[in-house]
Amino acid sequence: MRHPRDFFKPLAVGAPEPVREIPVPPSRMIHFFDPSNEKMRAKLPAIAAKADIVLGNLEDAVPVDRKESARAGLVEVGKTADLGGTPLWTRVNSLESPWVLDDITTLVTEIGDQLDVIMIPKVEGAEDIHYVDRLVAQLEAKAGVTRPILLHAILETAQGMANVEEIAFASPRMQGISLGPADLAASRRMKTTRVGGGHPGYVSISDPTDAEDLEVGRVRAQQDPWHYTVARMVDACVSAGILPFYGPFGDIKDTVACEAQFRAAFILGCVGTWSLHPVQIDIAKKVFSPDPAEVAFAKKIIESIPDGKGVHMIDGKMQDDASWKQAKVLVTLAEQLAQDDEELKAAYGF
Ligand code: 1VU
Ligand code: MG
Repeated sequence: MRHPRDFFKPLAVGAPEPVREIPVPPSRMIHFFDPSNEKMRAKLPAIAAKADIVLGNLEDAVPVDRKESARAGLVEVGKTADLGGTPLWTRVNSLESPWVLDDITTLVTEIGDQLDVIMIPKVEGAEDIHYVDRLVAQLEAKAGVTRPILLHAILETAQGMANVEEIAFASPRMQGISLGPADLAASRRMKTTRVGGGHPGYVSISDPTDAEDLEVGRVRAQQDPWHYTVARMVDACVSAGILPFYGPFGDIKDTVACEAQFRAAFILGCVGTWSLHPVQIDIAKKVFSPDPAEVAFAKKIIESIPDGKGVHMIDGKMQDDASWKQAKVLVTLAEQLAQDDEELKAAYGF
């Protein structure tokens, strides 16, 4: 482990200084596209106009025979596409794959100044981040990249989960962590074929109303199998000053369940999610922009308690120093999102 005084030193001579604070632009959805798909590349400027972040995916879902064309397609996007200021990220292949070295080398040296964040799949511990950290610094120095490229880990193995805190703290490049529910389910030997979301078998059940017939009057309610994972990931990220994200929701047609899963993650502290299909961009935007009614009440709390101290009754509810801080979280997020969105500005009454 590096000495704390060296934590913010560049890892290669000539690499840019690491950032002290992780930037927090609107990050409600990281929209995945396949850069080997010419049609998707052509539509990217239109997608970027709607999405907070666009990500060229090189890993899972890209077939082996298109790995090279996906990488080349992403370089083309970085060099030529007008994304109107929407951040461009990538997800490179995993560290044990034969493609990742060329992914990182090509992307940093060819489009390093266009790339905000590199997402690293299947991160298992701090050593994975340390490897990429040094490599990216060497390549940044070689290519003359002027601002540091940040790293984002996907939490998708039981080992990564057990080491989530050390992953979050591994480098000043760490921008955030996403949940990878499909790989994580496989790694944990969870018995599900779903990509995120609930499962009808994961329920709690009310007591029977009839002692003789155990089936009578029993209510079953599905539970969220990702609750523990998301909550732990949020704590790890927040304690390291980085950003937690939910991940993929694979049932593209079930927009209702997608919205529910995104909302559960939003309430627990995630700043955003992935969108795999254009329809999920709108769902994420709706869910990860706070509800105007909740923002209105939060504003009322802040206006009624200007110094944020003491105990107060507002609309029959006790408010104090702590609930004032909760209100601040919502109003600060609403103010930030309203800056670039006239519709939200009007909805929040700013
Ligand atoms: O109307 P058009 O034909 O011009 O366009 C289609 C389609 O090309 C387009 N579209 C997209 N455009 C941009 N970004 C996308 N992610 C995207 N997805 C689709 O929208 C139009 C309508 O499409 P569709 O409803 O007919 O959907 P398709 O059957 O074409 O595509 C569905 C999938 C799921 C295959 C597609 O959305 C996709 O490839 N999404 C990304 C998948 C991905 O990145 N997976 C990896 C991350 S998840 C993970 O690793 C863990 C499981
Ligand atoms: Mg995965």
